[in-house]
Amino acid sequence: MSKLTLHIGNKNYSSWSMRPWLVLRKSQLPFTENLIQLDVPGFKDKLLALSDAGTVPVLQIGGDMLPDSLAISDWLSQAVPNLWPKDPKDKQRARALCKQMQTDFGEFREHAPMNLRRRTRTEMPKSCVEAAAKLDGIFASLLGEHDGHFLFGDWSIADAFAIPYATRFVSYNISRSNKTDTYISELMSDADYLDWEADAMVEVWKLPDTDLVYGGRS
Ligand SMILES: N[C@@H](CCC(=O)N[C@@H](CS)C(=O)NCC(=O)O)C(=O)O
Repeated sequence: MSKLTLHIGNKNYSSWSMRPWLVLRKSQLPFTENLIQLDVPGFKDKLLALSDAGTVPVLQIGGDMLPDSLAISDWLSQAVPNLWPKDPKDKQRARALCKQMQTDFGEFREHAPMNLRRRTRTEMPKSCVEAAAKLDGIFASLLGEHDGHFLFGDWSIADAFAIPYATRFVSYNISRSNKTDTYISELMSDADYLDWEADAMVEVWKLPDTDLVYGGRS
């Protein structure tokens, strides 16, 4: 197989980057990572030099560049078995949920940006709490439907897409059902997630605008 390099953003903040990084880890394919510091002078040119999307993550496969966290995950699922649920119906549902987690829940994402170092108890806006409650309902319903610790039973790409939301529930102290809370603990004690988090904790770069949302410490 061609050499794989995953181009990513800051580990503390880049939810989009964390997802395919975790999928790559679960795939057990060897890869190297190239971290590009976001929101500093010249960063956009570096992203545009990788792909027309002008965003990270980008998976470099030999000389080819593949942007977008879901496209990268799809590519990996073709290279390695069992990254999507085995049941064909569940596979479709898992993929649809990943798409939804990419595009929906905007109020949750906007008001509670991923910030792994962050812990705040400040009250969040109603629209954010409502969007989070909708996602909590989806998680709890899927967890109730399947045996196992994950959304579709065994670990799948859907769980990699859920992790940035899991960390937001914790960072911003947003209430959730017992089922979702247990699931969040499962995701956030995963060895691969903990490796990513450990790197995020020691990153020295800061995005002051993100750190100051709702005045919590970070
Ligand atoms: N749909 C894309 C979104 C990627 C994205 O927005 N990435 C952010 C990093 S967290 C980015 O590169 N932002 C830089 C910019 O938009 O200038 C994906 O799933 O990969």
